[in-house]
Amino acid sequence: MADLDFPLNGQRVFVAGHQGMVGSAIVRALRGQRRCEVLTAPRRSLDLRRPERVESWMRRHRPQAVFLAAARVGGIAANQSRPAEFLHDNLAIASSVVEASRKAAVGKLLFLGSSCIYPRLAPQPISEAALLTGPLEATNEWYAVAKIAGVKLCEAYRRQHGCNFVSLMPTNLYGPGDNFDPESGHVIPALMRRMHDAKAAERDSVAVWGSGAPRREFLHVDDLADACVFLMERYADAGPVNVGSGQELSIAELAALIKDAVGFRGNIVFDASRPDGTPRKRLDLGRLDQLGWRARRALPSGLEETYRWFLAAWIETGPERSVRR
Ligand code: GFB
Repeated sequence: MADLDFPLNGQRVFVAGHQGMVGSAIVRALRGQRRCEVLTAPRRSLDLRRPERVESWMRRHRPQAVFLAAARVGGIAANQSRPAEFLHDNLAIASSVVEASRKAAVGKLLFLGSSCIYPRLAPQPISEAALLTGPLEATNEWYAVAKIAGVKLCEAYRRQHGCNFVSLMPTNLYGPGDNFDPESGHVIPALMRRMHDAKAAERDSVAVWGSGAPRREFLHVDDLADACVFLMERYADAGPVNVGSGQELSIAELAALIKDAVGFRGNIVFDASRPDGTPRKRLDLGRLDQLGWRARRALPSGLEETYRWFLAAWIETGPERSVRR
């Protein structure tokens, strides 16, 4: 296991994006595993895209460590329909928070990227060395460019200013706190929501987008949060670190698992009019293995846990709609 570089006990730790799926999981992990002061700032009181606001907030609260988990996120359809928002907002957030952290002499910053930063047809499993070696996947290149900029910001600030800023690239995530909108969500929450609504309405089929052939690797967000704490404390190098579970399957196989978790008895049909996106995205976890971390949760039980969270957190108001409490 890698040596301790920045122990979090006793530190003031800012979780930027604490209300999102990843940020709320990091807050849970810190409060459950560490004795540190967790600092958060609701979006309505701190717009992370505004550099002057972020710098002023950091002068007041003086964080010693920063988890940069704030981002404009969405599934394949949201990325395709709102490219300017995904590119602008994620660039602005990364630039503002990294520069403000430098000015505030933050001791350690961890930037959350995404596996979509890698080329569409990168050799699988995808190594960190594949970054910028080929064309990106068109459906999410806007988000990917902003996340690549974040990785490069951390490297540039380490090189020029000696900032201890690191970045990690998670594979596709799922779990509590996700966005269960059937159009803008990622595949797991979107299908879970549609199968839940179809079960309630006794509909006999649910459409899965694309061919069902693409393959994805999935990691439970609480495993990711555990990896974030581990890497914040023990990783201090320039390049990004891939974080995944090694659990890869086709979208068709995933849909069958979600069907079981929800208890939907109808048929799964494939809607070829919707995009497949990248044919395959599985991460090489060699660097993470060397550092000494592995994921714990299995996908089937993780899906069941996520469905229970969905039922508790979203009030069902009828077959077609459910609203978040
Ligand atoms: O989850 P998803 O949008 O993420 O799509 P990506 C994964 C696969 O699931 C694609 C298929 O092949 C989709 O065609 N899919 C099937 C569905 N049914 C559905 C559905 O109802 N909703 C959705 N969303 N997909 C994301 C990027 O790409 O990867 C994000 O858009 C982020 O920005 C994330 O980088 C890690 O893996 O295609």
